[in-house]
Amino acid sequence: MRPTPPVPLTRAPAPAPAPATTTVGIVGGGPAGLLLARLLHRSGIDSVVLESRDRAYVERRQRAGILEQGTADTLRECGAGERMDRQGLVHHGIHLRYDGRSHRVDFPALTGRSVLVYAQTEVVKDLIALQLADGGPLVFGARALAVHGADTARPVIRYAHGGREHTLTCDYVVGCDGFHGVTRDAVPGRARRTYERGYPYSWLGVLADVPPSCDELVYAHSARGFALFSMRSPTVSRLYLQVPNGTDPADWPDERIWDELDARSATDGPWELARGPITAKSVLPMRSVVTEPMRYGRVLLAGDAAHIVPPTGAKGLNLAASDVTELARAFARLKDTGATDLLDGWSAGCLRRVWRAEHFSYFMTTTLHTDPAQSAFDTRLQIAQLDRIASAPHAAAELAENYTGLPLARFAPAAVAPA
Ligand code: RFL
Ligand code: PHB
Repeated sequence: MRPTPPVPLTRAPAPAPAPATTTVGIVGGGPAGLLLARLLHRSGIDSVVLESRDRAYVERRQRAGILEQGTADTLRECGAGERMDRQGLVHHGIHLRYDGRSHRVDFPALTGRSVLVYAQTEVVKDLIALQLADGGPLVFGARALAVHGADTARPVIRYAHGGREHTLTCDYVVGCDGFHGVTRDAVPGRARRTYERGYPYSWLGVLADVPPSCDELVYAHSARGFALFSMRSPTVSRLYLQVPNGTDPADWPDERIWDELDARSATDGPWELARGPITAKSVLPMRSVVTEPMRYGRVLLAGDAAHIVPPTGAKGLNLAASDVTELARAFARLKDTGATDLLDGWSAGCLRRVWRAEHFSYFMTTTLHTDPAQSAFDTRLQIAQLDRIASAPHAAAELAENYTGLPLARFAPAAVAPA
């Protein structure tokens, strides 16, 4: 009989939930972090994703709904397109409603492109399932505390998991930890600059178990404030109302929400707003923020960790996807050829695209919302701008191009270099 092993006097430390080293350490398992991990895996580059929340929370977080064609293509390329192509709704236009009128912006006619309505919750579920089945480690409940050594050859992520601290030593760290993440702090204050703008209103967002009242999205300008009629599926509506900053959703019982949506979408044409049970309500503030540069040494910031847009232009998730698509290409080139040129140009290339999206989101937001301080003159200017889009195809094309997504190639250095 074997002797019984001695009982240890002190409890052995819990094993680390992930390897202690990796090539690319990814902080944050939102869409940016998950998509980056998939793209790196496809190129044979190992990574570890550390996500502070649990899987159920990440999969349920209600956010974006519109995917540009380029974002959908990237998801397909990395194997996450099957359910998206079955369940996503292809949209060929949006409606602008203002001054009692409605105008449809026809995307394919103006740009040759369309968008896909497929919720961020579903994108995240698809990417998590793939990563767990066939990828590198994705650790839930792992909260990054700090990133050290950005300007060294081996940056380290210090993180908490299971009540203990661990470290992950990396060749590169990518902060995909959103607006409230910690990776940005790895860049010394003197090496970064933040540009920001607030807005004097928020959105009250609701989910309702009722078929959408229109088969495309309706963006409504109204003296009472902006309203957006979106959807999650043929049976679930996603609706937004402009509300004052600091609004408590509890002050908005369901009937008040439906009445206000009705009042803000009034039109001379045919329109009936279908009402149904509201299943979720939340308030989200609006802001525009850009941190420059997006790289410092071996730490890179992608998605909401580097920039935030107000949601009116539906750009946030798409920008995050473009950031990591280009970053994965740069890492693949480094691995295959040893060349760092793409990595070295990554931040500047991203920022050109980011500022275009910042401008578009600002334009959509300020054209469609009613600032509590705005004058009757300001309102007439908004209507004149909307009329211009409704009557001049090149004005509509400018909106449609930005909404459906400008091709990444448009932001290659050669495309913007002075002649
Ligand atoms: P996320 O989604 O915020 O993910 C960051 C992840 O990092 C984790 N994290 C940490 N993990 C480890 N350690 C730490 N210390 C951590 N700190 C944070 C978080 O738990 C989280 O899982 O950022 P990411 O990946 O950059 O993705 C960005 C998008 O989520 C965001 O831009 C969009 O949702 C914005 N957005 C929209 N974008 C679009 O392209 N189209 C849309 O139609 C659209 N609609 C929206 C939106 C955002 C909205 N809200 C709620 C702000 C509609 C809404 C209502
Ligand atoms: C959404 O469906 O959540 C959505 C759609 C379009 C936007 C913003 C949010 O501009």
